[in-house]
Amino acid sequence: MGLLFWNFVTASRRAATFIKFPNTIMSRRLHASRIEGVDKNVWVEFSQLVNDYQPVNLGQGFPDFAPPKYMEDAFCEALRGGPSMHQYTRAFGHPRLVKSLAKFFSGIVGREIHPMDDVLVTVGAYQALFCAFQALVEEGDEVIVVEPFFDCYQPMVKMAGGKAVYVPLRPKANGAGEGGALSSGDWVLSTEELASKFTPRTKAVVINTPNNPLGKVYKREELQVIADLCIQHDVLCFSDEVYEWLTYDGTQHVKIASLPGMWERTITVGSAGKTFSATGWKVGWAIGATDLIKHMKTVHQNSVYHCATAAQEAVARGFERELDLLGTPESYFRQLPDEMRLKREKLASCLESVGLKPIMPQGGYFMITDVSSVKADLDEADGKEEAYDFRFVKWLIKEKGLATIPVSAFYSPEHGRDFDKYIRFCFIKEDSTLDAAEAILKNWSASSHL
Ligand code: IK2
Repeated sequence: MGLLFWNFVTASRRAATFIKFPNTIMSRRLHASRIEGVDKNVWVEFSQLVNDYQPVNLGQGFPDFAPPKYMEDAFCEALRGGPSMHQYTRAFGHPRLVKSLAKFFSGIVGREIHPMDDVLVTVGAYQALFCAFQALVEEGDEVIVVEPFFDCYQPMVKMAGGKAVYVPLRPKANGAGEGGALSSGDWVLSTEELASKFTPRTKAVVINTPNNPLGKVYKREELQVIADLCIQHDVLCFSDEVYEWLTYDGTQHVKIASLPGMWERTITVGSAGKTFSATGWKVGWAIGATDLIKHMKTVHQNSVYHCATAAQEAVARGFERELDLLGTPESYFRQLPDEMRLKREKLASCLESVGLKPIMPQGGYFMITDVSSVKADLDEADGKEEAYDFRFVKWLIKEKGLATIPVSAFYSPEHGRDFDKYIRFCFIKEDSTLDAAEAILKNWSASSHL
């Protein structure tokens, strides 16, 4: 009897709910306006396609091999390091990690970095960037973003209430390098164009060196131009340097924070995921002056609060080891770029062998190429209103079994159409993966459709 009564009550409640709210749980709009227009995400979209079609994956930027053995061991040892390794650690960064980051980067920036005040450990570089925009960009502020840019800067500026103002890197007219190949170093900022973007509302400039997707590594003189403008207009600089150890052909990575007058106004963002080939660990950091970092800590403590302890311990051990080995052949920061240089060359010659003209990256682990000459029957592809490169990459995944990333994803809507004939290949992959991609391209080329 009791059960019958209860069933009756539940059924009546369900019916009442249905009558009151036939289509929706609430009658008011659910989302906050700050997230309007930022719901599309290239990584979410293309990772889903990769899951669905299982292509050879030269798309998203992560290695398909393990991190160095000493890092795997460091993580395992951290996990077995006792109860404290499984509990909360210091909110703004595990003490051993902030100390090792401060020690390591003090030598590079050329000043003493305070571990507790000048370093914030975050959930990957993503969260460091998010904290920077949220903490330091005010409603109505303008943020100058150099194009092409890592795609999250634009939604992050918007969610902070700011307005992104874009300035593109452009290929130099006489940019043909040796053998006709273009180099990412041939893509430059116009000083006049950059200077024209500064207004009294400008709060920050965002740069990324080595750049994703282009692979450009800014020269000291190029950084000096940016630094001079930041100082002249009293503007901050967010410098995303997640690929700082990956430079080729003797190209030097320079930290803009190390230029005179820039430490006080620069947030430098780094990533253990990129540094130690362990993107899934999601350990990142922001380094900057105490007065800037303290505001980022406010965002961090009220959102994420704290990052995984054992992963931070392992990254700390990694930096301690690298500090001891810096500049020696045993250093991973030397071994990884040596290995990637060979993969860069392998991919470049594969693309050239099928008639494509890759832009040689000076740094990072991506390579872009113009595909406007490639014959692709995109009529079958979905969504003709989409940018050409998005349609091309979807077609490539579905019809040829090869995943890459459309380059217009790294541009503002205003400028994306000017660059939508480029696609990006990721080369931090096993040689067997690169060979599989080569086989696809060569087969296609042999059937004379490429
Ligand atoms: N900044 C840049 C420039 C990045 O490239 C990334 C990670 N990108 O990987 C995706 C891709 O381009 O294929 C980040 C920040 C974020 O780094 P993390 O993974 O440490 O959050």
